[in-house]
Amino acid sequence: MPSPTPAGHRHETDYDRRRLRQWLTGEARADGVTRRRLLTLLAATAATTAVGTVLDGTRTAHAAEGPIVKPLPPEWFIQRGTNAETRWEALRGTGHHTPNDLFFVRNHTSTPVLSADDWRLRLWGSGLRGTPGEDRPVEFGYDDLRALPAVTRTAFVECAGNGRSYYTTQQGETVTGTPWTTGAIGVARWRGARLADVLRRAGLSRYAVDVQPRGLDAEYVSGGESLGRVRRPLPLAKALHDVLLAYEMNGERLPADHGHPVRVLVPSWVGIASIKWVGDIEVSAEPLYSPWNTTFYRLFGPAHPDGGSAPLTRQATKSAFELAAGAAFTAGRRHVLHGRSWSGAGGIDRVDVSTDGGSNWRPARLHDRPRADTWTRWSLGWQPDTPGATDLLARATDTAGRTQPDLAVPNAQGYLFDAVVRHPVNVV
Ligand SMILES: Nc1nc2c(c(=O)[nH]1)N[C@H]1C(S)=C(S)[C@@H](COP(=O)(O)O)O[C@H]1N2
Ligand SMILES: [Mo]
Repeated sequence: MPSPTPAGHRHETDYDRRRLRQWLTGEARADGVTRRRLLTLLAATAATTAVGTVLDGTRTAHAAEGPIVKPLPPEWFIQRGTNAETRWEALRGTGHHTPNDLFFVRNHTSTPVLSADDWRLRLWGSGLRGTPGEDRPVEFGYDDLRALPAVTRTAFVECAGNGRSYYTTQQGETVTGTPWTTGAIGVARWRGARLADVLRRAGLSRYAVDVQPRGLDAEYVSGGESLGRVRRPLPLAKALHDVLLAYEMNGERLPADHGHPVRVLVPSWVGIASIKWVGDIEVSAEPLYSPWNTTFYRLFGPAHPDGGSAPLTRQATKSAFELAAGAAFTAGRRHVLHGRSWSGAGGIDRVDVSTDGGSNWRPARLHDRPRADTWTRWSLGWQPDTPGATDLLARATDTAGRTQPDLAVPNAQGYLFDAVVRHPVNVV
C-alpha cells in the first residue's frame, strides 16, 4: 500500500487531533495509555478552542473542520468537494475488502462526529402498532441495538453516480453531479442488527408499506432551498429482507465518515439508500416521498418516461482495473493486469478483457466465486510488444445474464453508468 506523503501528513495531524477529542468525549478507548499521556498529546495540538467546547460538557455533535474527518492522502483519494473518491491503483493488493482508511466518502454536507453514548434511534409513524405518531416514538440506544442478534455481511456501498464522468468523456453527454470515475465504491464486512428485528420489536403494523431512515448530519441545501435532512424511503419488503443497522465495518467500530455510531446498509442498492448517522426511522402505512426518491435517483431524459423512471434500486454492472489512468507498461515484458467487477443484480459470472482497444478479447481468471452484493477480483497476463498508447477494456457478465454494453443509456443526472470503460495506458 502506498504510504502517505508530506501533504497526507497534514491530514494525519488533523486526524490525530480529532481522535484525541473523541477520546475526551469517551468515544475512543485508550487501553494501556495513561490519561496524563493523552492530555499531554492533546495539549500539543493546536485545537484549544474546540477542546474548550468539549470540556464545557457538550457531548453532542461537533462539526469536523472539513467535510471529511479521516486523512485523505492524495495517493489514495481524489477530493471532489465534500466527497472523496478512492483511486483504483490504491486498491492493488488490498484483498477482497476495502480497508476503512481507503473507503470512498460521499457526504451531502459534512461528517458529524457523534457519541454512541448519546445516540438514540427513534422509530415513529403510522406503520407502527399503538404509536400515534412522532410524539410517542419507540427508542433504541446503542447498547439496545448491540444486544440484538448480530449479523455479519460482506457488501459493497456504491454511489449511483459512480462512473458518471464517462457519460461525458466517452459518450459526449452533458450530465449534472459529481464527476466520479469508477472509485465511488468500496466493499466492507458490515456487522449490525437486522432492521427487521428492530422493526418487529418496535411493533410493526400489518399496514406498514415504507420505512424512511433519516441522517443526523446537517440539512442539505440545494439551489438556496433546504431539502431537510438526508432521508430516503425504502419499501418494507427490502427493509425486512436483508437490511442491516450496521455498527461495525471490517471488524472496527464504524468510522465517523461512514456513519458512526450506526448506519443503514442496504445490500446491492444505490448508495443513497444506506443512510449514515441514522437518527430516526419513519415507519409508514402510506408510501413516502423525499427529494431523494423524486428529484434525485430517478432516470430523466429522452430515453426515459416523462416524469422520470421509477426510483432507482439495484446498482448497475461495472468493471475497473486496479491501475491509474495512463499507467506505463514496458514492452516485451510479461505483466499481470488486475481488476474487479460487480453487479447489483447478482454475482459475476465472466469477465472478458481487451488490451488492444476492443478488437480482441480474452477471458480473465476469476479469483472470487460469484457472490451477490460484492465484487469479483480477476487477473489476466499481458505481454505488450509495440510501444505506444492503447486502451484496456473489461466487460463483465453477471449471474442474472446482464453484460456490460458499449454504450450506457444516458440520463440527465448521470446515474448507473454501466458501459465498458476505456482505460488508457502507455506501452513504453
Ligand atoms: N446521512 C447521510 N447518509 C448518506 C449520505 C449523506 O450524505 N448523509 N450519502 C449517501 C450516499 S449518496 C452514498 S453513495 C453513501 C456513501 O457512503 P460512504 O460515505 O460510507 O462511502 O452514503 C449515503 N448515505
Ligand atoms: Mo451516492
